[in-house]
Amino acid sequence: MLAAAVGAAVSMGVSVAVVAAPTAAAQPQSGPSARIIVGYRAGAAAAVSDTAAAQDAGRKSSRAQGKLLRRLSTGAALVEVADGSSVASVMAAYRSDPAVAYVEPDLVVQPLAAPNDTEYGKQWDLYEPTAGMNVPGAWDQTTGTGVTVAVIDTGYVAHSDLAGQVVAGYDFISDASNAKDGNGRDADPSDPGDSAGYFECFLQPSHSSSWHGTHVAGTIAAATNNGKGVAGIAFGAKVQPVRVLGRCGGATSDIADAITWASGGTVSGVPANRTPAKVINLSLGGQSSCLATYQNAINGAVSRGTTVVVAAGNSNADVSGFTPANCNNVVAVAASNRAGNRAFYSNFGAKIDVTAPGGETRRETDASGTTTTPENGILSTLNSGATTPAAETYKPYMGTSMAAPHVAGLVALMVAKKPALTPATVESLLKANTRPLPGTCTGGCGTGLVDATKTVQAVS
Ligand SMILES: [Ca+2]
Ligand SMILES: [Ca+2]
Ligand SMILES: [Ca+2]
Repeated sequence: MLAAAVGAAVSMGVSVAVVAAPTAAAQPQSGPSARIIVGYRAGAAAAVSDTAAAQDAGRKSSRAQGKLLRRLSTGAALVEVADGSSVASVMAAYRSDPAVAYVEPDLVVQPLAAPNDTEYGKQWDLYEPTAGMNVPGAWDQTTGTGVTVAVIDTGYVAHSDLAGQVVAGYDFISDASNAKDGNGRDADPSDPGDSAGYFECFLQPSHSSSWHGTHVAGTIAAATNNGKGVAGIAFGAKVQPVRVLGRCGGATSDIADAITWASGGTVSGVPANRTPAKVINLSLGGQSSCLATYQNAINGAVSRGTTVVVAAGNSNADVSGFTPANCNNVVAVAASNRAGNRAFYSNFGAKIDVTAPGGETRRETDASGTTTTPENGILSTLNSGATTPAAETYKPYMGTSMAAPHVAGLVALMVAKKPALTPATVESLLKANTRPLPGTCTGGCGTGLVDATKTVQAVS
């Protein structure tokens, strides 16, 4: 993990299976004939007499060919509408009959296949009933098509499970030494690695490259149903990598410009963003009150209709001391573990809006930092290079850095369903459609654990 340093914003990732229960997807029955279910009121002849119900079926079908197929266990009549009859008009005829309590189509429901991504079974954070965020039901409604999500982070390292999901971004790191790509700001947000040697960054120990932005991007929009790797929450959306974090973290001045540019605002010396983001993910922060530089940039983004999602921080402390999560006009996200408790590292407090899965790849008591419970982390796209890019891989991380992109992905689903949603409405819908944490949270976890299916349903 990158430690916090005064004056520097640092990433909040802590360096670091099951089969989905099918849910039913209702589809209207089609074919040459159609079936409807008719519930008669008690006392109606057709409620008990099959002959009466059969005669009724014949009368209400335009060609007098409607048939009673059988009675259901509920007593309702299963009726076949004659070939050529309008199902809608037959149903209307039943509905206007005072002897009929209800009439409804005999919908054909099918198991909604879980995505075929080979690692999907390990993504408890998406589907597990205990403390997952109930994502598959939202995919019936939208997958985020048409929305750009800016990931303001370490940039993007090539990964085949993300390659088709990425649009042009930008590298906002001004300091060439911190950037490790040989120059200051440029149009290429590729992540060359953010590793650093001992004491190279203030007084920090050495650390390997994190590929943090690529992990975050995979949670939001990894290619899904492509028979490999992980599934992304808003896999119809595009990720815009905006690079601000280098080997020693990132500067507020660069991050603020990145927020402005990502949301379609103007930054001197930088070409206009051709695909402005409706959602910004900031899995970064530092210990400070909210800086005016952040607040001004955030307010500008929100005024352009962009929702700003921020990780609460990993210090097991009140979020009020961590910026930009403590700024106004953001969605501040705490992290929960697989049991639905506040994760041991997650910040908390009155400024938390909602909680999302951040995972725990080890227990709090493991002072060594060794990964002991990889199955309880958040699995996503990564690279195996310790310094520079090497082979692509998938690894579990934990952190509020991992929780925030769960919410950013959900926001992408919401705004895909209704592009006119304002950031304020997005935030209130997120908060209103959470469920209580199944475990415990001391200190404040906002309104609870986000629920993707319920939240997207509430967008109308
Ligand atoms: Ca550069
Ligand atoms: Ca670059
Ligand atoms: Ca995949």
